Amino acid sequence: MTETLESIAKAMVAPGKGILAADESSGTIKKRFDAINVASTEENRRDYREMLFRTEEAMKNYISGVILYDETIRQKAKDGTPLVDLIKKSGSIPGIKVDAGAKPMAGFPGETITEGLDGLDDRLAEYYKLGARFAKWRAVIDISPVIPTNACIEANAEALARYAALCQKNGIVPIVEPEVLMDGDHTADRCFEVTEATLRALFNRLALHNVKLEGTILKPNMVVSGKKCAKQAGIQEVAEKTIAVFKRTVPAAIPGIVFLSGGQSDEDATAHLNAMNAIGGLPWALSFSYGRALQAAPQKAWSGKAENVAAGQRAFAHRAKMNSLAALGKWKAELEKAA
Ligand code: 5MM
Repeated sequence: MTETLESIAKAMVAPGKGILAADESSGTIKKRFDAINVASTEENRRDYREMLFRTEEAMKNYISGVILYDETIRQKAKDGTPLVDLIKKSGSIPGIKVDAGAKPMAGFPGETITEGLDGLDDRLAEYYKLGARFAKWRAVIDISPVIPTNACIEANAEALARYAALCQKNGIVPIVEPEVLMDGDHTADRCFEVTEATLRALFNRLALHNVKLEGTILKPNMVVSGKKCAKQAGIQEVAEKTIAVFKRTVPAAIPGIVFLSGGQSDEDATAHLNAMNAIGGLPWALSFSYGRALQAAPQKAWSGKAENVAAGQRAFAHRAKMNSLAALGKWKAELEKAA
């Protein structure tokens, strides 16, 4: 079959499959490794990611694609096999993070603009040759009583749209990730309001830049209460509010929505996804593109020790399976306890 943007996007959100976000930049992976007392050396990062990509049960059955960092897409496994080939061999699609990070936005204290557009066309052409068929760009929108400003929302939406257009020109499916953070003490209703404004701006800019929606995947936050909010929205409320905001803002031509976990507990991220899929009757596939909610358990189980690789792989396969069931609306809390 000829590979088209549409066929890649469809494969990324195949029923019961989702994405492993393993694109931690050097600073982020160091933080994760510090938490398990592992030195962030190139070899340890390779060993850890090789452990994940060699988890056959997870990779073959539940993971449609993996988002990689620049170092990882060029790295080889211990036996010399390129890590990208391990991913492809399992039937999963290699992807690449191409943004250069969220930087302080001049004139807008407390807000960030994601950089990385300079030279992006050439970098995408190289990543295509290295095997990437989708990419990811993350914009960060923070909430306080006085932010986000329209300037921050619009500037980030513009950058996402220019990135997406460049991806498609290079035969690469863009994942557009406008993350509204859950760090504050705001209510779920305030998260709803900011998510609505953010998604509306994003889809206006995607249209302006002639981005083909059929070949684009959205990676949003869910509508949740801020972590420090005294009254936390329950599972069903999160599911209903998240679907409601998408119905207002996300065109039906988008083949799939894959969530970030954003600091939710592993089980909350799974339960929320499941509750949304249980609602049913939606025009888009709803699945996962979790970083922390897929990796926290395997990281802990592995803890940098070769003798723990099997335990790390079991932990990864379990979370991948739970989220696969949630993507089908078939997950149950008892399944966690049984494991
Ligand atoms: C895996 O974390 C990704 C990389 O973050 P940095 O560029 O800051 O190192 C992150 O972009 C991730 O792909 C998504 O935000 C989803 O991760 P979570 O942990 O929120 O599910």
